[in-house]
Amino acid sequence: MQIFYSEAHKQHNPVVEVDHGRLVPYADTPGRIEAIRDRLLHDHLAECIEPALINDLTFLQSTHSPAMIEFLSQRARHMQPGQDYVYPEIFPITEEMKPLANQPHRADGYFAFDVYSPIGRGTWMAAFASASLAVNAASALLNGQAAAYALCRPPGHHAGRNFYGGYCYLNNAALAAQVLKKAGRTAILDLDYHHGNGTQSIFWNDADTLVVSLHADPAFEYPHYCGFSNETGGPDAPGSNHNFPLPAGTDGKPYLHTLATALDMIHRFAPASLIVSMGFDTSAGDLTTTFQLTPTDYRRIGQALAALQQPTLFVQEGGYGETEIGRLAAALMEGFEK
Ligand code: OKP
Ligand code: ZN
Repeated sequence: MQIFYSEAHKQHNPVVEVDHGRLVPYADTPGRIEAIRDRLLHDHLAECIEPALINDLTFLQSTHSPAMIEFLSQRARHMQPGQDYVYPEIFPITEEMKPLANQPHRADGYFAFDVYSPIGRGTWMAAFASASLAVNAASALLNGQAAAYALCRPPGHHAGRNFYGGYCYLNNAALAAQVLKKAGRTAILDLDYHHGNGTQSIFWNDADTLVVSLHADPAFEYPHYCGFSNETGGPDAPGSNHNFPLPAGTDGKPYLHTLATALDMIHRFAPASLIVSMGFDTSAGDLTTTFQLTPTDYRRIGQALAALQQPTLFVQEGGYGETEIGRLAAALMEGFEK
């Protein structure tokens, strides 16, 4: 497997996030990506590609609004001395407030839908590099690679055209999909524990992109406001979105059973390529979540994905157990490659 990696992600390293009013360590740590890379290289499951960063921002406009790109890329220039990360604190949720979000410090709550994606001096470089990896890996597929794995950090599936949150800034999988569209219809399978509200929103009314997601039921889990099973696509794309909300504590058996249904839908859609938004936060060892998947389950997921026989792009999303994430990625790759 070719893995696409950039060390630029290390420049994004917030210290804290809030959890029920308390400060806790920030879950999206640089060690996550380093652990995956180290393990896959050590186990001879990967060849590491460090592509040159795309030297032009315009590709981002396939997926994000110029206003949000401008804000994300410029916000850190307006930070106060001594300030390391800025967090939104006030959200201009009424129409009369929105026009007033015309200065960087007022705009912190304008595009953010939650408080989990702070901006520091290295955040834009990391987010841009992360997006570049997904796009470079997608290009490798267009050029005939059977599969690739973009080691994206920060993740992307909570970022929409004009909003971001949930540790995400730019939607890496969506940007990759815009590249892969050149080869034909694309399917995105989101296996992160959390519903990918950004990805769903971006492709909501796009009949050429099938979005299928297995995730913790938003009735009890983040992002709470979307990811329900009655969300099936916009007026021009009915049936192009499928959500499989699963109960707290879901383990391998029901998960793999639901995955088979999801893969059958993708098979019937007959895409030209498949993007897997991959989160390892469905693991039993991930202390931030409730699902109970084991390394064996990830091996079976890999096998089931390979059986689709599609050009496949893995895009890294969540997964917060730094000590186990490498082993889980290795299990997935082992299953996929044999
Ligand atoms: C990002 B990805 C509230 C915790 C909220 C935010 C979760 C973001 C998940 N106490 N945490 O989908 O893995
Ligand atoms: Zn997640």
